[in-house]
Amino acid sequence: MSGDWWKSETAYQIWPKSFMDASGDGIGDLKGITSKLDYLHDLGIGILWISPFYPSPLVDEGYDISDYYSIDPRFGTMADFEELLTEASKRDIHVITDIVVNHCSDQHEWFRKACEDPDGPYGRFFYIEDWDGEHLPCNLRSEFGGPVWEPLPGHPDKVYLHFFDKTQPDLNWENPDLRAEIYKMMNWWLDKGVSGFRMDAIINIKKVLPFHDYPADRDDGLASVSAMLKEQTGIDQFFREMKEQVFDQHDTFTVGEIFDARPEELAAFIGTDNGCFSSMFDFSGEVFGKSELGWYRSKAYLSAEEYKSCIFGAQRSVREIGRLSNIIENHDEPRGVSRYLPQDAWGCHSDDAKKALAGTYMLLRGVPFIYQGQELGTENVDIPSIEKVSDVWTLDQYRTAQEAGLSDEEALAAVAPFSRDNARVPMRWDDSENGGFTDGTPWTPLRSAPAFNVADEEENPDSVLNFYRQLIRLRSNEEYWDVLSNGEFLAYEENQKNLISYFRWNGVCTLLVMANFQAECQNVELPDENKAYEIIMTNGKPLHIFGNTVTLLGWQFAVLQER
Ligand code: TEU
Repeated sequence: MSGDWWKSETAYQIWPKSFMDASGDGIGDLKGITSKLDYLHDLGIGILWISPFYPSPLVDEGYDISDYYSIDPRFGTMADFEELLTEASKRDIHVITDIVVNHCSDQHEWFRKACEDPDGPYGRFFYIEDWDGEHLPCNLRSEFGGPVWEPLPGHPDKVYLHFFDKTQPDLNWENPDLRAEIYKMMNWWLDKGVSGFRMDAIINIKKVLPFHDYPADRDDGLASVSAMLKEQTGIDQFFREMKEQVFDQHDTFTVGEIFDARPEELAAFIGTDNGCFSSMFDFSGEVFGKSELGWYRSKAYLSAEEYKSCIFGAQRSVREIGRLSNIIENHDEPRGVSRYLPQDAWGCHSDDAKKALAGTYMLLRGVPFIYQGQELGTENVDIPSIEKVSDVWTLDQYRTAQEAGLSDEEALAAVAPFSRDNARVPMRWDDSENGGFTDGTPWTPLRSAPAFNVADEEENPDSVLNFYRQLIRLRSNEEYWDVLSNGEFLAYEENQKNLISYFRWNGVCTLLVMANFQAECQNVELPDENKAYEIIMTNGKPLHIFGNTVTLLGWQFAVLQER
């Protein structure tokens, strides 16, 4: 039972620690989010994804959950969350929460009980294997570095599996009792009033058993988890069961964090009729140019042609199947304007360029997600030294770069463009020292440029923020919502360099979206000389059309309607 309500909505992601602090302790909180619902409503947001706020030791900033049914006191209380739900609903905002069920925290009582009695019922909630002190059950590498196996506390003859940090033991989805616990918990949140979920690292829940070694992809003799995912089969059975047990009982919107999906699996994941999830994120640009060797060997930013091939390829891959959730950034990624605008091009950080990128991805078929601060045009931050970094992933990638022979300085420069710190600094609500984020001392320095703040951009009609508002209004406009949410995607003049252009078409209305991803002008021939093209919106400067030719100025973006 999944209605259509979400198809024309625009979603917004909040990483609660850095969004808004109402209590004055320097850490963002739920009351802070509630205090900004009017801002989100004015922006036009219909779906709010809040990253984890459950009790957690915060080793992985909340993605290590120690109790699935409560709120971490740092973020507030259950009453605060209920108030947030009520206030959001008054503003027609649906709240979705983050379900992190590939693993939990080692502080969760399930894991504590598993350590007490590895052969007991909770031992079977995890992957615990015998260990001779020498040979691990397999040579997979954890996402945050080192082997995926760690000695089980109190049991030197046993190891447990963790795909992420060693404080994040993987849950054993082969165990029906574990699955029943998870479905119960998901239904509990839905009954409370959340409208769905973002499913964290969900592709990882199915392991290839029995565990075995894979060809090593680095000198450490280990192999990336993606080697296992390539062999994985049977995850669709878990997804079908989850759909029956949870999603079919409620009218939800769900989005899977799914990397490494194979084309033949997409229907089971997001198929319009029988897929488990409403959508999955398009990570094609995120993974582009990433090296198995680590961030230090990965491409920091994409050319316009590379970006175009990613998003167009992704659109085509789901065309007859279902929908994507489109993003340019999130709490794990660098800022979109620092990755998807060609950083060697003149003017790539101009407002025009940022707006062109925003318009290009927001009008693709699917549900657009905006990550906090993205709507201000916020860029990657300066990371002055590795001592200032607390993110487990960045620290591991820094070590990896050093081990490959890079100097400290080179290693920092190599990991900075990918560091999760870029997106995790506090939001700037005004131009004051602490950005209006807190009355206390922020848990981490703001670091982003003060120019990107809500108060100033609200006042400036030409700001990036006001352009995002315009785009969201266009998506919900009576005349265009159907073509923009349901219409087909069709590439236009795909081979024209640094032009990203496509149609959205629903049989009634045809829109032509075009963006010039370079500082120089370029001409584009209109598709049909017998038709008139009405300008629906641009990113600022007037658009020049002479006869059948549009002259796009540098970084110009436009939407035309075929009449
Ligand atoms: O991220 C998962 C994640 O990044 C990997 O699953 C993915 O395989 C890899 O990036 C591919 O390049 C989620 C959360 O978003 C992140 O913040 C957490 O740290 C992580 O899960 C662990 O819960």
